Amino acid sequence: MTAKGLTLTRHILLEQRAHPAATGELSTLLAQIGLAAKIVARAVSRAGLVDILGVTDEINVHGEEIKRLDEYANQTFINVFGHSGLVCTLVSEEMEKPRHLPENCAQGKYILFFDPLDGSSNIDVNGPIGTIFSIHHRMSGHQHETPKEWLRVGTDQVAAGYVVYGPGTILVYTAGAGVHGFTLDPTIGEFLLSHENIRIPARGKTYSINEGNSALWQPQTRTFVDYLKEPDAGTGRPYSSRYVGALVADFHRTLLHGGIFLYPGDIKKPQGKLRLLYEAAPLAFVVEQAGGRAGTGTERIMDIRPTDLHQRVPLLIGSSEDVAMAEAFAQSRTKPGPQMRK
Ligand code: AHM
Ligand code: MG
Repeated sequence: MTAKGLTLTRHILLEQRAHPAATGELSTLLAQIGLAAKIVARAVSRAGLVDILGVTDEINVHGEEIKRLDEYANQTFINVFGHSGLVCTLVSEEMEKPRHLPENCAQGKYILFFDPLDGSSNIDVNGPIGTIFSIHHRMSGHQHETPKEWLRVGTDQVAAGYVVYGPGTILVYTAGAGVHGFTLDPTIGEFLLSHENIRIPARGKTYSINEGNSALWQPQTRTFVDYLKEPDAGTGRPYSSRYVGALVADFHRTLLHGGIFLYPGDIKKPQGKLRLLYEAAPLAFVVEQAGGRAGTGTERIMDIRPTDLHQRVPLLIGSSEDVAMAEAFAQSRTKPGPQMRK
């Protein structure tokens, strides 16, 4: 049992003690993610100044054009992990191909998958945004990496998590021993333990989906959402609707309060919108470690072996009972029977 207020680095080191064979590299890697998150958080907090002042410090110092924040966040991760000796390859939503860091490959045991700035359309309206990350071991015997190295099943993840840049900056991670959240104290520049051993409620009171797409939904999605809206005090319905439009923010609320987030396949986008390797799989690892569930409607997210680096998957994620119920609807051909209405 650890205490609130521990720094992220100290917490990671304490977790490492449970693995006597650990070399400390994973701990250093997670701490470096914390560093990248702080750099991105600083830029995010000043994003509004770009319109007012027309410049940022980055321009003044480096004489470069203003970069879009998502490019800036991506470059931050490249800078932080370049010459770190930790990560041989970076796979990012912002980069079509994996980015090799050959200087790290002699000793770097890991591959980092990440979405540097998720929900970036929220920047203009000062809404919450985030970063998502997923860490895999490099596969042994692969001196020269092949696509097999990057197309990894979620159950192989060593650690995963996300950062929310909201009213505060919160970093949440799992290394397979529970889920822990840290809030950035900007006055000392440290992430401090604020949410120890997060457990998602088995059932929630909210659903989160882009209802603007409802005309394109599969009938099963419509039936499920209609069901959640039907008043029934016995099952806590109607559920409330919440949708930020930034996956990390919608997921973070769902993790803390319970409920379900859905980005299903529809007529226009049969595979939905969200990407498997650096959006769905890491959040699935986190939610399962917190006692929740994540699937496509027919398959567990963590079991999907990707065939493409930027592959999309339908995502139903959140409280175990809510997601199980959504899956029962997704798999039903007809209107669900009364057993689902309990
Ligand atoms: P992004 O990674 O390019 O920002 O896109 C992913 C975002 C998610 O954060 C969010 O859940 C989803 O897109 C919202 O999509 P929509 O506007 O279709 O509801
Ligand atoms: Mg994204």
